[in-house]
Amino acid sequence: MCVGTQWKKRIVAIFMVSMLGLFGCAAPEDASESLELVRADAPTYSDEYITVGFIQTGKESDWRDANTNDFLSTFTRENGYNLIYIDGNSDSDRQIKAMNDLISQEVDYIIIDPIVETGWNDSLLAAQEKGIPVIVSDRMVNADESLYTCWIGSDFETEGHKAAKWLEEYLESVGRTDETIRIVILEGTEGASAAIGRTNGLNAEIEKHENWEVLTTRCANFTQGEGKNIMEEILKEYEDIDVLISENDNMMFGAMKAMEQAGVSYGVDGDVITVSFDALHEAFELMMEGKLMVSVECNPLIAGLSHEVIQKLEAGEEIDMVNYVEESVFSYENAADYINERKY
Ligand code: GZL
Repeated sequence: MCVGTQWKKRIVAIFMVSMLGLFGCAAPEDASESLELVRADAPTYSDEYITVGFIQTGKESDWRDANTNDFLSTFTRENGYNLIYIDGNSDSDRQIKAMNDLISQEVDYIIIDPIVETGWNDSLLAAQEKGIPVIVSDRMVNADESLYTCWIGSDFETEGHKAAKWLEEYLESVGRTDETIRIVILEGTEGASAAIGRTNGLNAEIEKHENWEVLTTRCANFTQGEGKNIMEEILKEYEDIDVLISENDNMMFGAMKAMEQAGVSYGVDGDVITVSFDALHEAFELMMEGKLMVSVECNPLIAGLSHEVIQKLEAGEEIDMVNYVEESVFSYENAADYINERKY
């Protein structure tokens, strides 16, 4: 458990100032003959603000933009923070370089949203050696828990289970339980915990159904453009697709354009059942039109949980190592009931 670094800096500053008072910068007796006295500045630190470095993945999706905006509106001067925001630009090497730069700046806290889980051990250890708490937000790191303060985010594997269980219930409701069901999966960024977890959850449910056949699983990096391009390729290779599962809404939006261009119908009244993740406002609009049939919520508005963790650390309170976000499942049947309260 880390005591807030602000207290350490205050103790150091008080000690430094008192030492200056004791030994001070007393002028020599013959000050007139001495060289001009050059005073060392007192330690310049401001305990007004907690300096937080936040390393974001990039701008790959609307979900990400909502997540970024939530951090920018939470870690403000009004809330007591000096925020150093770094856009990872979808480049994991850039994220590691940024982490090492923040460590050299000796910020008070670092929050990371890792594009991929691997490659973080050395910089996490360097932060720990400098006494800088690291909060992992949203996606996870593949590193020993002792190297970071806590993780805050979604249970991605449960999200995958939720999506497949919705599909199972839907197929039963339309009398297709025993039919051969041909499934296409658009995966998120390879090595990203959101993609790993969702895929694991989906596959764990899919393998329970011997009549469900996964035609292909392709990576489209959570982006709308790649979702369209990859789906164009898939539509040239496979016919009679019964279900498209996309591991986020933006890839689904792109895939919808590809299906329209190929003359493939989708949605409640179409040939392809559409299953997605994130539950963006635009997804609600498409569910109300019957084009998207279900979107498993993945809540991006989680900056407040990092704020709470930092406040607890500053107060010397215990915090949980794992902090899951509450999430639901929304479909074409209930989207209209919730769309007006959606915040992203
Ligand atoms: C999930 C998050 C994923 C979203 C995508 O928590 O990491 O990354 O599902 C986003 O939309 O790009």
